[in-house]
Amino acid sequence: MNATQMELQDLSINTIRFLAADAVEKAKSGHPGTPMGLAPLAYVLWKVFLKHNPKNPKWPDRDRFILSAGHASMLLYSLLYLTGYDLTLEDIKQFRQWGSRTPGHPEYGHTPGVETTTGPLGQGFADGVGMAMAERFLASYFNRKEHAIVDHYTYCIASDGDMMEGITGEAASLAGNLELGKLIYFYDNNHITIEGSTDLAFSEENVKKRFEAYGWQVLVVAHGNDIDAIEHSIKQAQSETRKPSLIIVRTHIGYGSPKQDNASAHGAPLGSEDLKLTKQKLDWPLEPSFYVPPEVLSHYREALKEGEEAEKEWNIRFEKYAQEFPKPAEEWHRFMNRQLPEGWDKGLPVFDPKKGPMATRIASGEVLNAVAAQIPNLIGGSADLAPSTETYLKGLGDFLKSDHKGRNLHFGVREHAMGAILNGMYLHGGIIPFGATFLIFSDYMRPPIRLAALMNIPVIFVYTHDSIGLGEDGPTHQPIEQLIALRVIPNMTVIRPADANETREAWIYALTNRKGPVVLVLARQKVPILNQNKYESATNLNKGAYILSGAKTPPQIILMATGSEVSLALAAQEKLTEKNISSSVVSMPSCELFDVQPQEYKDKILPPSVKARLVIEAASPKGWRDYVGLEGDIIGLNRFGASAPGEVVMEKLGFTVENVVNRALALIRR
Ligand SMILES: Cc1ncc(C[n+]2csc(CCOP(=O)(O)OP(=O)(O)O)c2C)c(N)n1
Ligand SMILES: [Mg+2]
Repeated sequence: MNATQMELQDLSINTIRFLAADAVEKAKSGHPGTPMGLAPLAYVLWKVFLKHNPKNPKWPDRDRFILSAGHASMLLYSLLYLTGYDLTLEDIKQFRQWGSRTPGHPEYGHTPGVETTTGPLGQGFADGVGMAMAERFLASYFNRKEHAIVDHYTYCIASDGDMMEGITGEAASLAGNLELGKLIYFYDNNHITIEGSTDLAFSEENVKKRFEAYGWQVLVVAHGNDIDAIEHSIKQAQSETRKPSLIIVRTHIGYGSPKQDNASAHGAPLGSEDLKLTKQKLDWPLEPSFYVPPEVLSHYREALKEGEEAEKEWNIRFEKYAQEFPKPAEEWHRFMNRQLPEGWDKGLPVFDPKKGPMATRIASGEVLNAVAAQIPNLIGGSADLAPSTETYLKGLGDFLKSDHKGRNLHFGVREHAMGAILNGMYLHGGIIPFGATFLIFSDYMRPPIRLAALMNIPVIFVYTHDSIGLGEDGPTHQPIEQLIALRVIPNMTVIRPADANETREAWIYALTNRKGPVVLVLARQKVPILNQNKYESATNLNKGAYILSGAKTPPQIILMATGSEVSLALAAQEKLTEKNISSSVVSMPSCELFDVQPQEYKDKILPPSVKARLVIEAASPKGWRDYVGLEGDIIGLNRFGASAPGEVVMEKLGFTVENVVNRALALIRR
């Protein structure tokens, strides 16, 4: 490398440093130090290795890049702007402002080139594992000899905070087990977190051993500014095809500034004086701010031509593939557009009440297996509870290190990573992912559920054992507050079907929905299959609530229920009818779906004139006031459950026909 090249390299690296520092300075908030330390690594990765086309951020075979340390967002925005994505210097100047495309933390769907929303530490790390799993699945599915149409890396930069979060351990352990060799991660080892030195709570030297124990190749770069060492390590990581690689890079937060190696460089502007000193020290012009040397811009913008060529070359390869394998090529487009194949729903079961009662989780398993046979990119699994959640796809193989073609994912007992991995799989493209566990353990995966909702991506979460009705396992396993806790997450649809046929409809909704996550809440215990000749059809589920049974004219009382409590409401209705009291039973599998119905429909289901309204749901009553008003009543649970047979717990805690009838009568008399 000659002197001019060296100089250009230094200028290119410092451009990132000062774009970050200037943007944070202007916004008066943000994180300058980390981009400053990481600039050389980012430069090498993006300049030399990253396969991407800034003009088409959705090119399916691009390398994925995740900034798990989302607080360092200015690093990513600088790279996106410099390499020619649809992001301008003006956008950079609007960092962290209302309506700008450069929000505080990277947000998927908001800024072109941002692969996933990061900020909650550990999430990006695990998302990447999901992306790498998706890549391997699709490669096994589509690639043919001499025709590797799926073949890319997943890169991620993780910080000390990422390394401390538990989800990282979960995801890393699974990645090692699955031998995701195309995963190349960087650990930004700068010894600093918000409270100060990492020594306070973390023993650095063990990260290497820890990841080796997970089955990773671990490489160490002693100096974060050592371009050659970084380049060499990435090459070494690429040549290890079996193990994922972690490259530990010793960097210096706030590099070049008076705040270098100090926690004060983490989350606040350098301040005008220190910024000036830093520019002087690194030989950078003080004015103008946001300075990008023209030769630096054209150097980075070579990515445009390179990217276009790379994609063009891939397109030619894909064309050849399509000629030789027209059917899979067609399927490829369908996968990438998240379309369901023709006839995907032809095997859907219709459940006959004559079969006797059936747990909705069992019905779900039947529906899932029927559709999985038709939808080859529907893949998923459970956090070690497949036999209980009924989510095993029979005869469709296991996703294992030796076979990345299997459609059953075994997450191990790792709910938190499961959630993020599902997100990553969806974000990669080409996959319709689902994941299952007990409803109680949705608590263990709330952060990725929330992020799925924030990103508005249609991941399917399946939760069984949905109430005290699960019985003997007792209060540690009996959800109370989980339902409302999920319902309050924006952009998400929670569905708690009443019986087997509603469960089928819930799956239809989940599979055809393209916006936001869907949560299916299913019972462990048996519930009657509702007679479709006697009651209103389960196909009404997509309206969120419907009158299952009862009065055409406004009734004296409305009984509203969800899931396993719907059949209880129906039994109570019979008793009320015997007493000449007219009632309607409203099955309300999804509040979110009901809320968006036209007012006219809502008034038909819940006539405003009927004030006597009773909700029955074996969970926290919170939220139901919205539907019953101050004059209604709610049979719910303001306490934890108990260990006993399910029917006994239900009975002791008030979920009996008698109690429903009594509370209904009390309401009418009021
Ligand atoms: C789950 C989660 N907890 C807490 C935070 C708040 N937070 C942001 S950065 C950070 C730690 C900073 O240390 P490190 O990850 O090493 O980043 P660096 O300061 O080196 O850039 C914390 C605690 C967060 N973003 N996510
Ligand atoms: Mg750090």
